[in-house]
Order: sequence, then structure tokens, then C-alpha cells
Amino acid sequence: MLDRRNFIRISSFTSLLGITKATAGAGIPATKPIVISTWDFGKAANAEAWKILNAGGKVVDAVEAGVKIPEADESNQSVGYGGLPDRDGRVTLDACIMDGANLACGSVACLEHIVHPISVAKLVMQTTPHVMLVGDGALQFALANGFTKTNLLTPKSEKDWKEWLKKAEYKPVINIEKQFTGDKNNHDTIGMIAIDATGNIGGACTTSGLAYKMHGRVGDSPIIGAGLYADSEVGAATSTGMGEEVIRTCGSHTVVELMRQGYSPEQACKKAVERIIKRNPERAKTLQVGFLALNKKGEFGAYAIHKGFNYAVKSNKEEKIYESKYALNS
Ligand code: SD4
Repeated sequence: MLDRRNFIRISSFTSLLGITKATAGAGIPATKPIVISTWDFGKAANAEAWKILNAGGKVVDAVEAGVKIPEADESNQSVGYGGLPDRDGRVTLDACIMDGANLACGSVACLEHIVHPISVAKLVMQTTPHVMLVGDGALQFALANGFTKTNLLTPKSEKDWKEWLKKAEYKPVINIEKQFTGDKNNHDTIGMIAIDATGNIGGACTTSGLAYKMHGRVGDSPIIGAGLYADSEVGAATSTGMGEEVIRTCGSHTVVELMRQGYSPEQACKKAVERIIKRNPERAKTLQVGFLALNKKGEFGAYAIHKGFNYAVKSNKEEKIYESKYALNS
């Protein structure tokens, strides 16, 4: 629980860092079913998930259907088909899915040539004794299960990669994909978390990862507990931004555990962000991480290190983009 001593410690630390004051749990009305996704491109993904949620469908089916929208969208250069490649020109995808009812989960990492890694992750969850398949093994599993091989590197992403190769400088910056594409509508990973009509909670997370990463690099997005976590006893959380920081802090699991202790979704995201900043304030100035969380009552909230993170919400009451609060005035 947030006792007085902890509150004072957090307050003094945040004021030292110039962290903005959050009105935690800002009275956001609870409702279900509900689906929320990282970034404003989550709106179209939510609409697809909503069709299933509204018809009484299962949460894992809804989040899978939802995130398949940006996975197949070639204009989106940070998820799925059309994603920016690694520095060797290879598009490698990371994705995971989780069912909070029984903590079932599945994940693929560094998967090439498959348009919908989230569906492969779901199949890992439903049909194998494992949680995670990577690289060639994940591809082999996908092909054996009827997925077809596709060249994911679109002419636009290939052109951008060749442009990048001229200097080959790897300098990830805040809200990174915008730097490379110059396209304001191009955001990062999609993380989607939802509650279905029965109250069950789940989520999905999928990405092409950081543009021009080293070949073989895996981010937070396919790692259960880092990029995504869902436990129907409590809620769910997902993340976007610099995956290495999220992995170091087991970010999404941390957020869910903070909600278990009684923090609101926004307070829990804020504390997870503060942990990243506290352990390396200098590094935090140069990178973005955003967390998004939903509790079992249907309350939601978000928090990011820097300005610029937003998220999309769809329920019976609203279809809306919210701007996340943030910690540092960059
Ligand atoms: C990663 N978190 O691979 C993902 C990608 C992302 O800004 O969100 N990019 O680290």
C-alpha cells in the first residue's frame, strides 16, 4: 500500500527530478467490456477487437484480431508487414499474447517472413507445452501450421534502411520511429489489453522492434512480464518504447503487481516509470518508455517518461484517444 513514508519519499524524489504531479486514478469511469491500446493507431485495432468483445467473444480472440490490423498495415513501419528492418535489412518480429484467466501465454521472437506473428504466438500458447519460440524454430513452427512465407520488407522500408546505411548511426531517440520515418502517424509497438464481457482479462503485444537493431536483438514486447502481463485477479499492463529498460525492470509485471497492492492503473504505471528513471536518471533523459494498464474493475491509466505517448480506448461509453501523463519535462 502507499503509506505516508513512501508517499513522502516518492514526492521528494519526483520533485527532485522535476516530475509532474499526477492525479492518480483520475476518476476514470469503470466499464466492461473494454479494450485499450498503445498509441493513436490503436483506434483501428480497438475497433476490430471490439467486434468480438461486443458479441460476447473471448478476450484472447479479440486482442489477436485487434493487433492483426497494424500487423498487416504496410504503412505502419513499426509493426508487422512493412516494419523497418534490422541493420542487416531483415525484418524480425516479436509478439506475445496472454490469457489472464489461467496465465496461459505464448510468444514468438525474432520471427521472419510471417505477416501475423501474434497468431503464431497464440498457437504456441494453445497447442504447445512451451511459452516462447524464437528465430528459425518459430518460423519452422509457423510454416508447419499453415502460415505462409512473405517478404516483409516493403520498398519504402528498404529505401529507408538504405538511406540509414549511408551513416549507419544507431541512435535511438525518444518516440524513435518518428525520427526515422518523419511520419507523425508512425508510432511504436502496439500493446493491447482488454476485458471481455465475462470479466476475463488478456492482452497482446506485437512489434518489429527497434529499427536498425542488431540482428537477433529481442525487445520487451514478446517477453511475458516485460512487454505484457495479464492476471484476471488483478488486471493487465503493456509497454512501448525502449525495450531494454522495460526488460531490466520487468515492467508490465511490475505494474500488475503494483495494482495488486492497491495502486490505481495510472499510479502503478507512474511508479514503474519512476523506477526506470531512478536507477539511471541520465539514461532516462534520452529514451522513452510508456506503460498502459487496466484493472479488473475496468479502470485504466498510463504513464510515460516523456511527453508524446498516447493511447486509444474503446468501450460502451467512449471511443477516445488519451494523452498520457509523463515524468520528465524534456
Ligand atoms: C522494442 N518496445 O522492441 C519495442 C519497440 C518499441 O519504440 O516500442 N519501439 O523495444
